[in-house]
Amino acid sequence: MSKIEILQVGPYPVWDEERLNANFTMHRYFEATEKADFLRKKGSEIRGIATRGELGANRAMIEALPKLEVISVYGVGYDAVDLAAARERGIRVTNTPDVLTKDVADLGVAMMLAQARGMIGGESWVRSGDWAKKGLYPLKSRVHGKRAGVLGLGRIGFEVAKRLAGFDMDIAYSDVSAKDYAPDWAFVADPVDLAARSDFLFVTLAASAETRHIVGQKVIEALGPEGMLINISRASNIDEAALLDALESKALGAAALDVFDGEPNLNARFLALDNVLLQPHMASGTFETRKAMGALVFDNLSAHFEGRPLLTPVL
Ligand code: 8YV
Repeated sequence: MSKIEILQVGPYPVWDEERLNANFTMHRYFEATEKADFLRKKGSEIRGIATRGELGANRAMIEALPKLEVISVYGVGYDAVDLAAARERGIRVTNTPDVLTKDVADLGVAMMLAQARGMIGGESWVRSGDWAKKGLYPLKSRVHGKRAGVLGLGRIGFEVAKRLAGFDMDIAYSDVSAKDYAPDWAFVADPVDLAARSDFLFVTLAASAETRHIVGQKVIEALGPEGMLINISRASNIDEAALLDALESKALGAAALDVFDGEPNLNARFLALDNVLLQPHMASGTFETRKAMGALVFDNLSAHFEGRPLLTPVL
C-alpha cells in the first residue's frame, strides 16, 4: 500500500525525520527553489502538512493542496497557520502545547539574568584579556527583589512568574481577565500600566491579529530607560520599529529577545546595539522538549490518518 503523502515545511531533527520518513512519503518543501512550482507538481496527493511554529502554513499553501486534511504544527504557537483558510475546508490543525512550557520559561528567565548581569560581556571580558588588563568588570543592576510584569499569564507566563517568585520579585501581570490561579500576583489590566510598574517586562502571550503590536511605543516608553523587555513569544506582539527606536535613543534601557520580525534575517539595526541580548528562537530548544514536540507532531498525524482522536487539536 502506498504511504500517505505529507508536505514538510521545514527541517526537523534526524530522529523525527527518520520516523516521519518511515511512515509517510514526505515532500521536502523547504528544499525546493521554486515553491509554487513544487506545490503544483507534488500537491495533488498531499493529505497532511508537517510544519513548525514560526513557519506555519499560509492560505496559498493550503489552497494548493486539494486533498489536505490535517496540519500538524511543531510548536505551541499556530499564529502562522491561516486558521480561516483551514476552517473553510474543515482541515484539522494540531500544535504541541505543555511539553515546551517549562523550557521556554527557563530561557526567558535566563535571558533576564544574562542581560541584567552582563554575562555575555563578562565572558568577553575574560576571553579578551580585559580582566587582566583593565581589572574589575563594570557593575550591573540587581535582579532579585525588583518589579516584574508578565504580559499574558497563560501556561508559559505562569511558569515564568513562578520562577520570578523564587527571586523574591514583586510580580504583576496583564491578561484579558484576572486569573484565580494567581492569587499572589497583582492583576493590572492595561499593558501600559503594567510596564510603568515594572523593571522587567516579559512578553508571554500567544500571538494573534488582536495582539499584534500590543507592545507599542506607549508600553515601551512606560517601561523606560531603566526597564528591560524580554520577548519569548512572537515578534508580532511587539512594534519592532518602536522597540529599535527606543533602544537606540535609550528611552528603553534594554531588551532580551528570542524572536524577530523576518527571522532568521533580523533587522541589522539590532546588531549595532549593545543594550540588547539576541537569541536565535531557541526557547523550546532542548533535546528533551524537542523530542516530545516531534513525537506529538507524528502522533497527531498518525491519529488523524488512523481515525483516532487528535491528541492536541487546535481546530
Ligand atoms: C518553534 C515555537 O516551533 O512553540 C512555538 O511556538 O515557536 C517554537 O517552539 C521551534 O523553534 C521549532 O521551530
